[in-house]
Amino acid sequence: MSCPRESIASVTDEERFLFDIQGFLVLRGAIEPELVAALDAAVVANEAKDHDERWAEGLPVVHGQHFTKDTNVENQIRLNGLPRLDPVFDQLIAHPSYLPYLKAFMGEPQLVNTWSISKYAGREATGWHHGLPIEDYTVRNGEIFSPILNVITMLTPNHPGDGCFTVIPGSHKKNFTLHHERWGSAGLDTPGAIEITGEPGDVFLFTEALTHAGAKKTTSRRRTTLQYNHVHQHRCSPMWDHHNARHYWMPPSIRARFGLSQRELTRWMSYTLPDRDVPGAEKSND
Ligand SMILES: O=C(O)CCC(=O)C(=O)O
Repeated sequence: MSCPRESIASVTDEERFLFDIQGFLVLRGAIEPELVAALDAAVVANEAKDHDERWAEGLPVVHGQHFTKDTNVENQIRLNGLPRLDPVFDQLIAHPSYLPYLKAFMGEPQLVNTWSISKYAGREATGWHHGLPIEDYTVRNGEIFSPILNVITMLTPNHPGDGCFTVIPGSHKKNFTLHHERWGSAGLDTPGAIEITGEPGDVFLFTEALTHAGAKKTTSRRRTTLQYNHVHQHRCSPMWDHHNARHYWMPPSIRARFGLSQRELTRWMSYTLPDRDVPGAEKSND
């Protein structure tokens, strides 16, 4: 499949300026229409299926809260771990239209979770949040460094009322906290908020330090986006300490010996478990 932005070998000074000042960029027509259609068909097919939430083939058996097909939120379906659902989703990994931006704004990216979000009529606005502390977004010697960078591919129109992403441009450099009780889910009524509109095939990439949310859906049609999230490889330590990575994880039988602060310091190990001792999940007996 051809790639309309293949010719872009490097990120321009203007794009660098815009990403830094806004905290995001939109790459118009980044993904070829045939691929967008194939991705969208795979989302629709997988949303219609029941999924075996007990992962097979050597992967863990999960009884957690976040399923492959997540319907916890009213009028929304989220699918997690996309390449497990259909190989077509592989084609977006390191897609040439946005890979140069990942490298320019992160250095050495690693893909972490991949997921789709489809919103249906009646989906309410979501609360403002950001996944990276603002101090972690830096620019040194002319190099942007965002250790978490999320790449959103629009598969359907994202027009006003479709439940688009909303952002507060520049908030990745904010110095004051938003008054959450007042503005938490106020969407576009929040001071400074804008929505990211676009067409199928447009890509919206943002630093996770940027305050973002989802707007209220007022149209009746389905709105679907894919999210491919990336972390810097230094935040993904099994990458650089690969020879020791297998020693990192301790089973619950060992962590049972730990005190509270020791358990807290090793909390990520709970998230690797089939039965997790995190709030709302079943407790492991191991
Ligand atoms: O698609 C949306 O409405 C926003 C999703 C979002 O805020 C997120 O995934 O962090």
